[in-house]
Amino acid sequence: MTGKFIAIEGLEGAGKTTAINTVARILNQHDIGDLQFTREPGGTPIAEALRNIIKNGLDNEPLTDKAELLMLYAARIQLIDNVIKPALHAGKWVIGDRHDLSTQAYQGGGRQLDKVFMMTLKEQVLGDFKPDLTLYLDIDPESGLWRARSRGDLDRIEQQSLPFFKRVHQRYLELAKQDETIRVVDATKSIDNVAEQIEQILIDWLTKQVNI
Ligand code: T5A
Repeated sequence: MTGKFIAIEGLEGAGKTTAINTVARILNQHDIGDLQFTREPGGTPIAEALRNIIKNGLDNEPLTDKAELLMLYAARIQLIDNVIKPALHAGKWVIGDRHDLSTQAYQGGGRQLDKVFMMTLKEQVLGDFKPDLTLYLDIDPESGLWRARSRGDLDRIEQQSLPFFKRVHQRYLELAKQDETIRVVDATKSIDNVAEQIEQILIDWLTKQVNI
């Protein structure tokens, strides 16, 4: 039996780290303990090097929006081919901190890159590979950024303007409506309430996937 791929998505400060721990706890409670954790961009040596450039830039050279997009896909395919697919084939379950939905929201919605270019690139690089389930933690950009800022220094993307994050948020919501593998969690609630929502969604989904 191959494993399943669950991606956690949302704006900065949405609570993805906490959600990942909740998902792992629930899977463990259902005897699914062989887990592979990933983060994007990142998760392999080459992908982590690209993450560093994407988040921090290099030598003050302007990073163009298209180059950013291409680096994200380079990092993603390194991770999929070298980590995610081998883990799934070995029967592991993969919990991903972000995946392609982030690119659709940030580079498609936020950066407003051309839709046809983005769709072509996605199809060429990913084919039909996608998460079995995506938990999208929905938070308004103001609240999410407030949480993220209270943690310290902001990276290159976190320094974008509020209208950028509003477009990202809008695109996340649009895409969540179009895809039944994406489940929306109200991430503005308390940590305990968010964990309860995730538990309900996950148990409902698990009962449809495997006999638990
Ligand atoms: N990016 C990424 C793209 O532009 N395109 C892409 O394709 C991809 C893959 C990645 C950056 O790259 C961009 C998006 C990002 O800008 P990252 O560090 O991986 O960077 O992602 P971030 O979103 O920046 O990670 P954060 O750590 O900011 O977000 P989290 O993980 O959602 O937030 P978390 O869990 O650390 O929580 C933040 C704070 O809020 C508190 C936590 O305790 C913590 O202090 N908190 C809550 N407080 C109150 N109530 C709750 N319910 C709370 N939940 C958490």
